[in-house]
Amino acid sequence: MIIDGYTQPGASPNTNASDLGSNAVLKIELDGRNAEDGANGLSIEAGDSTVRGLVINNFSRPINDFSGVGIYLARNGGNVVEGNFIGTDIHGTADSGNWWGVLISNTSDNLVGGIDIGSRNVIAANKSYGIEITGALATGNLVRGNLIGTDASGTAALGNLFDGVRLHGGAASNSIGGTFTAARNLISGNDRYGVHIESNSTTGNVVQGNFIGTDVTGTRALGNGFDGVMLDGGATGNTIGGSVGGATNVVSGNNRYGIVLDSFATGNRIQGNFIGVDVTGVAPLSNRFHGVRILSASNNTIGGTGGNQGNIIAFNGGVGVSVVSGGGNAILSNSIFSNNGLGIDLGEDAVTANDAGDGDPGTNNLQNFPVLSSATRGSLTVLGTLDSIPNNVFRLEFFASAACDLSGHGEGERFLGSLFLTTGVENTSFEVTLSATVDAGSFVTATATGGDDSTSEFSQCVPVT
Ligand SMILES: [Ca+2]
Ligand SMILES: [Ca+2]
Ligand SMILES: [Ca+2]
Ligand SMILES: [Ca+2]
Repeated sequence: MIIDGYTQPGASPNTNASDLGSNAVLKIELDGRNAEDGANGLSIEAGDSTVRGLVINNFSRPINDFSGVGIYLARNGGNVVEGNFIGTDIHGTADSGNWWGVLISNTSDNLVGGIDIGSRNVIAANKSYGIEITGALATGNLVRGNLIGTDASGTAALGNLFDGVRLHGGAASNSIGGTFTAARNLISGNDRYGVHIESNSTTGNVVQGNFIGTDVTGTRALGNGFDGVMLDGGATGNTIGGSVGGATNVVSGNNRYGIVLDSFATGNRIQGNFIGVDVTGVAPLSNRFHGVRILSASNNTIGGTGGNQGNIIAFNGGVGVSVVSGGGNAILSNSIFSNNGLGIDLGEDAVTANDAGDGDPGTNNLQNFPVLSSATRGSLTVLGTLDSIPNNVFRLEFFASAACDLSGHGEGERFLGSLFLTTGVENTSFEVTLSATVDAGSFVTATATGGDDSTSEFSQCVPVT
C-alpha cells in the first residue's frame, strides 16, 4: 500500500539540503482531535507499505502502550515513512503532538526518512517519544535524515516531551543516521535525552553522523533538555560514532552531559565523535556539564587504539571524561582539552593521588597515572615512571597540550603515541621517543591503561624543553 500525500495539488517534497530545514509543503492532515480515545493516526501491520507526504497530529490519548501513536508499525516490516510532519501543524512550526510520534514495535527493516532529501520527516512536539523502537524483533530499522525535536526550519526547538529517539526492550542492530551526509538526523530540542538506548539486550545498534544538541547547521546550540546520548539499563555492545568517514556525531550544546553510560551499560563504543565542539571540530559548543560521564558501567570504550577512533572532547562545562564508578573503561587516543574540569576524573572527586604499588581497588581500579620527569624536543623524548601492579603490561599514551589544566594534571589535546610497558616490582622507568613535532612551551601528559582496560587519570604536565 502506498499512501502519498504529495499527489495532492500544491503539495511538494523538501528540496533543501541537510544543512537547512525542510521546505516540504503538505496539504493532507490526519488530525486526531475528534478521534476516539486510544486511536492511532495510522497502524500498519501488513508490511511493505509506504506513507509519505502526510501531516499526522493530535492522536494524543493513549489507552495502552500501542495507542495514541502518529504512525504505529508492528508485525510485518519493510515499511517506509518519509516526507511527513508528525506531531506538528501543517506548517511544521506549531505543537500538535501525538502521544508517540512513530512507534516501531517488534518489527524489522523499516525506514523512517531516507537519504533522498525529499524523504526527511519532521517528528516534533509529540508528548512522549519522537521515535521509539522496541522489542527483540525490532531489528534492522533505519532512521535517517529526519528533524527530531525541532520545527521544520531546524533552528527552533519543538521538542518531543520525552526522548527524541528511544531504543528499548531488546531492539537490536538498528541504525540511527549513517555515514552519508543526507543520512544525518538532527536530534535536538527534545525535553529529555536526544538518543536513549536502554535495557538488557538492546544491543548492536549504531548511532552515526547525527547532530545531537545543535541546530541544523551544527554551529549553534539547540540542546536536548537532559543528555545528548544516554545508554543505560544494561545496554550492551552499541556504537556511538565510529572510525569511518562520516560516522562522527556532533554531540554538543546539550543541557546536561554530552554522553552518559549508566547502570550496567557494558561493552559500548564511543568513537570518533565531536563532544563539546561544533561541526568544524574546532569552535566551542559546550555541553553544560561533563563531555562523557560513566556511572556504574563497565568495560566500555571511549576512543580506541585503531585509527580515527578518538573523540574530540573539549570546552565542556565539567570534566572531559568522568568515571564515577565501574571498571575496565578504556579512554584511549582522544583529544581532550579546554574542559572546565579535569580531562579525566576517576571518582568525580578531583585528582586522585597515586598509591604506592597501586593495590587500591575502586573506579577503574583507581589505576595510577604515569609520573613524567621530562619531555625534550628534537624527536620528542619523554622520561618517567609508572608505579602499578608488578609484572603487568600497561599501555601508556602520551599527549601534547598548549596549556596545562589548573590542577597541574592533563588535559591531553593531541595524541602523540603510545608505549607498552611491563612493570617490575618497584617504580618502573621508561624512556620513549615519539615521532611527533611539539612546540616548546607546550606540555606533555600521559595516561596508563591496564590489562583490564581501566584507564588512569592524566599525569601531571611537564613542559616541553
Ligand atoms: Ca580543564
Ligand atoms: Ca579523581
Ligand atoms: Ca591507584
Ligand atoms: Ca589500583
